[in-house]
Amino acid sequence: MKFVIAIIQDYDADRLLRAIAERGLQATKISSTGGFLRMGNATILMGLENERVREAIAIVQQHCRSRVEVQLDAASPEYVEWLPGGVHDVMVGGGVVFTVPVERMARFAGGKDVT
Ligand code: 2BA
Repeated sequence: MKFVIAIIQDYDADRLLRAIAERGLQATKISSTGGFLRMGNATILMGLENERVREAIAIVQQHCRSRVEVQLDAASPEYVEWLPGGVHDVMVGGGVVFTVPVERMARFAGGKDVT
């Protein structure tokens, strides 16, 4: 089993979650914040069988394609103050995906392991 962690833009999250559910996969969305821009993004967590990992990553790729350039020079001075110097613009959007092995998954109900 694997755990797929996809960090995406918040505006892509609903479409992605719908596509994941349509394929019979399960996901959890966490509202997160990028460490560099400190803008809200979304982290989608998916536990799945090894043979479905490629499919899951393809769904993320398909639904989180847009990347836009953010011009930091155009941002307000207070905002730019937070950021490392010398960076003028960055591309945001699309997705960043990590795949990690899962040692064990358990699902509990009524005090019983119903995995
Ligand atoms: P942020 O950290 O807010 O980064 C937003 C975008 O800013 C990044 O897009 C990248 O284009 C740029 N950027 C980030 N760090 C930079 C730096 N030190 N110098 C210049 N430009 C920089 P993405 O690479 O697509 O990342 C989107 C979001 O995915 C990130 O938001 C962060 O929340 C997450 N992320 C990306 N790589 C990660 C990693 N290795 N570990 C954990 N989270 C990661």
